[in-house]
Amino acid sequence: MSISKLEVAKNDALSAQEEKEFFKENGYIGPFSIYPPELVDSMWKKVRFQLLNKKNAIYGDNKMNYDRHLDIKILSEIVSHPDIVRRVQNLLGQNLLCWRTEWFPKYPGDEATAWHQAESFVAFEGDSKLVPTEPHDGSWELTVWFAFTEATLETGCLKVIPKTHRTWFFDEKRNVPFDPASTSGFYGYDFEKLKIDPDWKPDESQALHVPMQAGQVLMFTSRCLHGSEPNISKDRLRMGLAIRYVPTDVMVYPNHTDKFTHFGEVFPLENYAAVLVGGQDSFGHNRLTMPLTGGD
Ligand SMILES: O=C(O)CCC(=O)C(=O)O
Ligand SMILES: [Fe+2]
Repeated sequence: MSISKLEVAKNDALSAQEEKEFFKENGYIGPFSIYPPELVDSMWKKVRFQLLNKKNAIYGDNKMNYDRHLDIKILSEIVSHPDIVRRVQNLLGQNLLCWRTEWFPKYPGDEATAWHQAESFVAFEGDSKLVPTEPHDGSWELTVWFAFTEATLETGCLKVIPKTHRTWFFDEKRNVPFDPASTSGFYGYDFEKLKIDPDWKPDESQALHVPMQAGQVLMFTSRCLHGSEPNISKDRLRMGLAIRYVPTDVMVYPNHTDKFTHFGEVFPLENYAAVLVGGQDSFGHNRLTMPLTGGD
């Protein structure tokens, strides 16, 4: 497998305006370095133990570990890191919420994450988790995928197909039952079942594989076709934290007042709040909280 020749807009090579144009055109941008790899190694050593302690986790003993930025200080610092927030504000506007964090581990032998697209995060079950209330010229959600470990071609780094964010190849609003016994697709969910044209195949020749060092981020709209290859290494874990952002006009979980389900797990929402990481909220659609301070 070789890295496509397509240009990757990296680090500080571009002005804010150029970053905006690149993202609008391609549907992704990065990778950008946020922390030095050695620092992230020590952060990860701490976080992986903190993840085991679910005493203050808002979804209790839920195996998915979603939204642990709401109780783990290091994760809260990452989602509100000024170098991330500044870049996301440039793309989505000043008034910004972090509405979710999700883990994407890939252990040696783990399979590929199939190509997929999303925007409202119906995610196979139930209703849209996100509903914008204002018109937007372009993207109104994006993911900052933070590499907690190095992600290489061998360990299953992210891949995207640039410029695919303007066309829907998948119907993300289709409901498909969770099948824990399924060995294809995405941990019991099969993206094949969301294909608009069952015979469509992505143009792999346009795929851009994005190796990253620990502490780097790739930013993309989930509408841009994305996925990752299997981890074919013998002994290296690839660990990503997907940090999801929306502008404040977006209603988060508008139809899930008390809970949502995913991967067969229940996520009670009574302690949920979106984090206001930048600007202000004049809409009042969502329960909000601020980044954690003090302690660790
Ligand atoms: O980490 C991966 O393999 C996939 C990540 C992904 O699909 C996402 O962050 O939305
Ligand atoms: Fe995804």
